[in-house]
Amino acid sequence: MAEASCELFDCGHRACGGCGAALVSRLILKATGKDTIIVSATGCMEVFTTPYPETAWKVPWIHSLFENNSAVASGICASLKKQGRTEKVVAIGGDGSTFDIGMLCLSGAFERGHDFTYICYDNEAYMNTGIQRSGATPYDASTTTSPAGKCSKGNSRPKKDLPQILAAHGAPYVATASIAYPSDVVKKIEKAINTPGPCYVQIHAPCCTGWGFEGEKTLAIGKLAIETGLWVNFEMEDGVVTRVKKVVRKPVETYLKEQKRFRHLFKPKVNAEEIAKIQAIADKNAVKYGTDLKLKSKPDPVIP
Ligand SMILES: Cc1ncc(C[n+]2csc(CCOP(=O)(O)OP(=O)(O)O)c2C)c(N)n1
Ligand SMILES: [Mg+2]
Repeated sequence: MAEASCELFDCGHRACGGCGAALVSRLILKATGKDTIIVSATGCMEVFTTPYPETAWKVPWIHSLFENNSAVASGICASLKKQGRTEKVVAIGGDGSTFDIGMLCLSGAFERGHDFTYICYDNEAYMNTGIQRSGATPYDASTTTSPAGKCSKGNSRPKKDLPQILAAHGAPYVATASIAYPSDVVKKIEKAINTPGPCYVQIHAPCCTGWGFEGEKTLAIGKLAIETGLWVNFEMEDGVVTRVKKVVRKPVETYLKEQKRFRHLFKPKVNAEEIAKIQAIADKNAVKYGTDLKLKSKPDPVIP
């Protein structure tokens, strides 16, 4: 962990109480230390950390558009290289910025092989503008542009598999993490910034306001996503999955029923058919990444 980095993200920001993304900001700077240049696309994190003329970032920080976040980071990398400087460059975007609007530049920067780390804090919708669905919104989640109602069961498409897409660009290191496991987040960011080339870390960042749960439950909700298999924490090195967090899985209802965005699956009556489809997504994840922890059965007693 970088020395004396605890104070680099200041407490004077304006995030909602219990905001997962605020924890991501803090963990990023814990991992990187002060010799870092942050490039931040528009979104909640940019808005709550830098209300003009204030900033919570005690490192150089630049605001980009959604579209050119990775292009700005690429330019900074090229300039630092030319000057023989060694600061780390970290681009940060929300899921809307990363999965959708900034995808073109992100793809270009990874293809060109710039030496930077891209971090997506994934709160699974466009939160800052009022909870619109993005390519990261999970199946059946109700958002303002995929509202559950008589004719709709919420978001009709599965979450885009962006880590696999970026690994397919030849990225040397791609990882997923969750704010429910803070030291794992720090370790993965440290690994990413110290791996030459373009690296990607996608961090699950529950949003109490957009998902509909009490702010003190943020970590518990993040943990349930992993324990149900709806979020998988893994590392990929040179396109190969090298490390996976294993779990004894719980049924997906334990995660879904805690959040208003899935309330329509339980009220006015339980929609078993839709819940089974979400369970199938978790089951598929478990098989794909081999996350199921096999409980060791007690050995048979030795009979003399
Ligand atoms: C090209 C463009 N389209 C739309 C907007 C309006 N806008 C500002 S913040 C935001 C939401 C961003 O969502 P995400 O990247 O997921 O970050 P979050 O707000 O969820 O943290 C949007 C759509 C914009 N600034 N630029
Ligand atoms: Mg978002």
